[in-house]
Amino acid sequence: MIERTLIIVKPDGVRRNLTEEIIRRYEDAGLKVVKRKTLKADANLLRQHYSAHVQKPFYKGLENFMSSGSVVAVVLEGDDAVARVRKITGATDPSKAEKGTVRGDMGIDSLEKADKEGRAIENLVHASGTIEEADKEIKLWFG
Ligand code: IDP
Ligand code: MG
Repeated sequence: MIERTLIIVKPDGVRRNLTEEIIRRYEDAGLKVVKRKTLKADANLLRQHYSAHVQKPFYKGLENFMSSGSVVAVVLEGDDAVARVRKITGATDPSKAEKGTVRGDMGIDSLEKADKEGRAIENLVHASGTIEEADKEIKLWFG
C-alpha cells in the first residue's frame, strides 16, 4: 500500500552536514520526497510531537536537544513507507543499531553516554512509528 511517513533530520544531523546524505538513503530505497522544510522546533511543537514521552524522565533533555538547532522535516511517500523507513532508520541507540541503517552507519552516540551525561540520545533522525503516528505527525509539522 502506498503510504506517507515523516522523517525529521535532528539538530545533530544538521550540524554534522548529514542532511542530504540522510535523505539520500531513503531516496535510494525508492521513497519519494513530497514535502520538505527547515525550521527550529519550539517547545509547544515538540510537546505535541513527543506526547507519548512527555512524562518520561528523559523528556526535558529530549526537548533541549530537539530545540538546540535547525531540523529538517520531510514527508516521504512509497510502498509500505512507514515500516520501510523505520527499518532504514535503525534502532534508537546508535551503538546498537544495525550496520546499513542511518543510525548504525552514521550515529556516534549511545544510550550509555547519553544517560551518563543526563541528556537525550542523539541519533540523527526521527521516523514515524506507525501509520497513525505518521498521519498525526505530518498534520502537526505541515498543517
Ligand atoms: P525512536 O526515535 O527510535 O522511535 P523513541 O523511544 O520514540 O525512539 O524515543 C524518541 C527519542 O527520544 C529517541 O529517538 C531518542 O532521541 C530519545 N530517547 C529515547 N529513549 C531515551 C532514553 O532512555 N534516554 C535518552 N533519550 C532517549
Ligand atoms: Mg518513537
